[in-house]
Amino acid sequence: MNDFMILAPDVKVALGAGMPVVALESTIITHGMPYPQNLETAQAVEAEIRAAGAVPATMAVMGGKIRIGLEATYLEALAQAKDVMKVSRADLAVALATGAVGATTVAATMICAAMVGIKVFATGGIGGVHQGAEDSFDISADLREFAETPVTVVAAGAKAILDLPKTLETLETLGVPVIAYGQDAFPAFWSRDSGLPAPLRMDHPAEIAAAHRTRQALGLPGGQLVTNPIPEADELSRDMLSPLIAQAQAEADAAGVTGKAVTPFLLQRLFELTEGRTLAANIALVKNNARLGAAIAKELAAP
Ligand code: PSU
Ligand code: MN
Repeated sequence: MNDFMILAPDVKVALGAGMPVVALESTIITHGMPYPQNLETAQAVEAEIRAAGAVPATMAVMGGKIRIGLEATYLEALAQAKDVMKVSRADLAVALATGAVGATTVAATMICAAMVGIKVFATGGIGGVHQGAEDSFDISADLREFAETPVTVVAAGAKAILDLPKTLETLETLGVPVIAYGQDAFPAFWSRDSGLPAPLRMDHPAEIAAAHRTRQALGLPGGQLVTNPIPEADELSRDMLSPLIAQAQAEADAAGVTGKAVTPFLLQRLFELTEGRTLAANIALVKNNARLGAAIAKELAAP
């Protein structure tokens, strides 16, 4: 713990008592979804975690502090804030030192969670290797975070706008366990199956918790990625999406979009090209991940 962290009262109580806590990121709120769906989703995801018997801890940087758990007024302010900084590992100290309003990415959320002893984090999709990375070198800082920071992250795979084979290869190089939950395939965010096999599979939250504990006991640094497929009723077909993803990527290239702006640009274009269907799917999959995250956190909290 350090002077930069402020824990919400319920998170503080839960961590002190060894109760299950699930971390949540905030970039998905500020850069991943439009208002007011972003606020409604953030609230619904927190409610899923509470209903499952765990305490949610949404992270953000505000007023020179890392907030671990956002009380209602902070969550509402963040969801409507303009020009929010997208804070990854590289940005965290600068965001705090300048007093910026910042939303945490997967990487930064893992760092903040680990600082206060939160073991599980649920999100939508992680960042990864972008298409054309052989030229752009655009590889999300999320990937290396898994090699370093001991948090189990539940996601619906990596976002389908990415180069998924290269993303899986990079995770393997970094020594990150990629564990598919309840199926053999690596999911593709809005779709259940990317067409690629996942390297590992587990079917029960208790097994995932045991793997987390074992990694710690062995002294291996880093976390694990648990990929949870979007519920069948909510999935979008890969065949429908793939030409639209190609179109969005071509537009990003033509417009010269680079760096941190790439992921928000592609997600926004997919939202427009599918008339909002990617957003509905995104909301469903995040809630689903919150439920699994809570189940794993409960197993890890059990004596
Ligand atoms: N998934 C979403 N929406 C998002 C993100 C993920 O559905 O906005 C965010 C996450 O915070 C992730 C980040 O860590 O995008 C990755 O950004 P980049 O590719 O610039 O590393
Ligand atoms: Mn990037």
